[in-house]
Amino acid sequence: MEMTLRWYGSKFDTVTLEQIRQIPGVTGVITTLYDTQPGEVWTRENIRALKNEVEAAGLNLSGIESVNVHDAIKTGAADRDMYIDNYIETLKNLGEEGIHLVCYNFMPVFDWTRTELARKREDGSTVLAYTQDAVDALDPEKMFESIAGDMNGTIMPGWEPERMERVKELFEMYKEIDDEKLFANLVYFLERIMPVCDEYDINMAIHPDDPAWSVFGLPRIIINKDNIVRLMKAVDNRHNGVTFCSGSYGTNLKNNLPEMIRALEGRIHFAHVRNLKFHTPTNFEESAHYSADGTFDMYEIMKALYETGFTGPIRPDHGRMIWGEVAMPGYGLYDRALGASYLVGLWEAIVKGAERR
Ligand SMILES: [Mn+2]
Repeated sequence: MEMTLRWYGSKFDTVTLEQIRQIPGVTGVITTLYDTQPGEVWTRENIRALKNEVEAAGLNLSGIESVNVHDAIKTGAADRDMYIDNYIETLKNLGEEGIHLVCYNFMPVFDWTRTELARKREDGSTVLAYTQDAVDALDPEKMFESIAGDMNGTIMPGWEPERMERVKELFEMYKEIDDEKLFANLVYFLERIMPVCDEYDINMAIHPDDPAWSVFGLPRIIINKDNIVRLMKAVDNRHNGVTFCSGSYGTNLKNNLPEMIRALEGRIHFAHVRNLKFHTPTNFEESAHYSADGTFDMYEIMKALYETGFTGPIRPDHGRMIWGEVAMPGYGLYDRALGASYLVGLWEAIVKGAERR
C-alpha cells in the first residue's frame, strides 16, 4: 500500500506539493492534466512536465485520476472509434513516461452528485452531503447552478462550466442508452484498450458511480458487487481493474464493503477510503474518516484490503472543511491530512497485528 493524496496541479489546487510531502506517510500524489478535455490526446511533453514537477517535490506520481472518457464512447456513437484511438494514444504516452495506473469512470452526464457542498455539522465543520429528496425536486439542467455557488471559486471535477453548458445536449445523447447498452459500450471500450494496457502494464481502475444508483433517470452500472464482478469477468484481464471507493459504493447501504473487496481480490488497483454518516438511507453526509464519526467500520475496510494483498495507492477521499480553510469542497488540506494519518495508523496496526500472530 502506498498512501497518496489527490492533487489537481499547481494551476488549480490550493494545496501545494510541499504541504502534501509534509503529511506523515504520504509519498505520492494522484493527479491529472486538469485542463485537458475528454477525447484529447495527452502529449508526452505535458505528461513529463507534470511528472517532473511532482518528483522535484520529492513525491511519486502514483497514478492518474482521471483520464476522462468521451461521451461518444459511453454512448457508442458513430465516432467512438476515433475517441478510443485517442485514448489509446494517451495511454501509450502515459506508459512511455512510466505511469501504470489510470482511474476513470463511466458515468453518464454527471460525475459524482451531491446536493450540498457545505452542510454545516454540529462542530462547525462543513461537508458535502446528499439527499434524494433534493435531487427529486430538482430539474437536472439546474443541478449545476444549484451547487456552483458553493464551489469556493474552484472548478470541480466533472462539473466544469463548459460541460454543464451542454447539459441538455448530453441528456439527449443518453436518451436511448439503458444499463445494458452502457455496459456493452464499456466492454467494447475495454476490449480495445487492453492490448496497449498489456504492452505498457497499465492498470485501468474504474471508479464506481456516485451515488450508487440511477439519478435523473440516467443509467448507472458500476454500483454493486454483482455488476462490478460481471465487468471483471466480461473482460477477464488483470489490467481491467477497479478503483475501490468506499464512499461511493458505500452510498448504497446494501453494499457490504469488506465483502466486495474480498470478491475483487487481485483486481483492485487503487482505493479511495472514506466514511459517510447516514441520517436515512438516502440522506447522508461525508464525515471524518474516523469510524466512529460515520457509518462504516474503517478498520474492516483496511483489513480486507490488507488481507487480499492490496499493493496499490490508497488516498483519503473527500475531507471536511475545517479550521477556516478555503479550498475546493472536499479537497482541502487539513482534513485529508488527518484522514491520511488515520489510515496510515490503521494500516500499521493491521500489519503489525498480522506479523505478530
Ligand atoms: Mn472516490
